Amino acid sequence: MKRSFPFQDLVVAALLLPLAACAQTAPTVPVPAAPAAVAPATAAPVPSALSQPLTQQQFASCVQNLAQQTALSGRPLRREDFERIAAGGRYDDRVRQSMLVTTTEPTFWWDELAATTDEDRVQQGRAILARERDALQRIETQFGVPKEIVLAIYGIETNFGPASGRIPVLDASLSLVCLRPCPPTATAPGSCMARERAFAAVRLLRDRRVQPESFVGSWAAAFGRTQFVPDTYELVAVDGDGDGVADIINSERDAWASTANHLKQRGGWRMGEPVYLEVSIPQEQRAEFAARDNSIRLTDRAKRLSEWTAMGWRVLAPNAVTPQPGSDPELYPFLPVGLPGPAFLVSRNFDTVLRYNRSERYVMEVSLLANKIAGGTDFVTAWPTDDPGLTRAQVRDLQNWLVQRGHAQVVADGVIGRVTRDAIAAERAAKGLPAGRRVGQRTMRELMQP
Ligand SMILES: [Ca+2]
Repeated sequence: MKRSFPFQDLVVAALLLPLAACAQTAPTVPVPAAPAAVAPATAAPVPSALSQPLTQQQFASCVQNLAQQTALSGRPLRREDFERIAAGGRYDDRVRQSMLVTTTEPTFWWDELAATTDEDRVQQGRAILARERDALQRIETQFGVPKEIVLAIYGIETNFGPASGRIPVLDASLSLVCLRPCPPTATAPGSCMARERAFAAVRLLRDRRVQPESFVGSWAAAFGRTQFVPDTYELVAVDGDGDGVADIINSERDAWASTANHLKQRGGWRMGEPVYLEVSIPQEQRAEFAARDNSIRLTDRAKRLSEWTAMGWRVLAPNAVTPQPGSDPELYPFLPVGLPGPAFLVSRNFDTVLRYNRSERYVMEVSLLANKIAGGTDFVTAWPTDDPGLTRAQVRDLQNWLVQRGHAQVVADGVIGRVTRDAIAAERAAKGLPAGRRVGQRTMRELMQP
């Protein structure tokens, strides 16, 4: 999900896509820790099952095997329908390569948030809000989910529409389940998510709920303006523009209504509770939050806002999406990188967005962008780095410079992917900078100095 996912973008995309869009059928808490944010790890070992592309024969045999499992589908699917439609599916090795990228390239909170919540995206969001205020307000009222949150998901997922991926969803979903087969123990109907996703893609084509030529999306099989995977589409997509059809590919209002419906129906969104409040923690209580490799997310420590305040925790800035939290919400501590670094109290709505995409970083991207669209500020507390992240405009400048330096394969799309990182690594070496595949505000200046 998220943004376009042209292949180069997958490093950024992958982090936000650990399990693809709204895919979870089971509760997603607790969540696996985010990738190490402070110390850039060395590349993780490549899982052996993903080290080679599947052969055509392996893929064909996998699809044949799936055809024998249609009885395990969570919704009715006849074997002959699966065989007829899956015959049009192809193995796409971009899926495997993307799965590898997710496991091997360390990234940083401050880079991701600087790019995904930059001023360009905020202004785009505000322009849509101005143009579609009535429609968005109707959706907010109908589903009880703030319009800025819905808009922010739209902005983060596909950059407000145009970039929704280019891999046929049928190909992606079949490739996924063949690359990472279901465990033999998954014998109950609907029990294996990857298999169900492929079956759902087939059902959507069978029922002509999507057109084959526009049924394209990310490597993780997420499609449409807010990037639903097929099985989630079946569960929560709704009509938002009144024509009786839930078309999340072509209709913005359908995509918004479907997203709001997901957050409400599946995630239990609570109106009046801010996703996060940035806080300061009293000196004598800070020791337990000292930096570690992983984020600190203490779901079992929820207390009323008034109780935190009584303990000396201080809200540093209001959340503009919910400027006046209703009825003293329950909040728990969340520190993305420990201390030093920004600290938050988050509500159950944090968990709600986490059900949309199982990534803590995704939740903060969405909720920070929503806050900015609503007129709020960036985080008050600085990230623990002397080399903060780049906006997309700065990344484009960097990429143009890399092209001028002879890295012709780099595309100035404002998204740092594998190809851009390769070029950065080469230029850092040429400049005598410490080895690395990253550039921030400071290192960009150092690198580009004549
Ligand atoms: Ca519609």
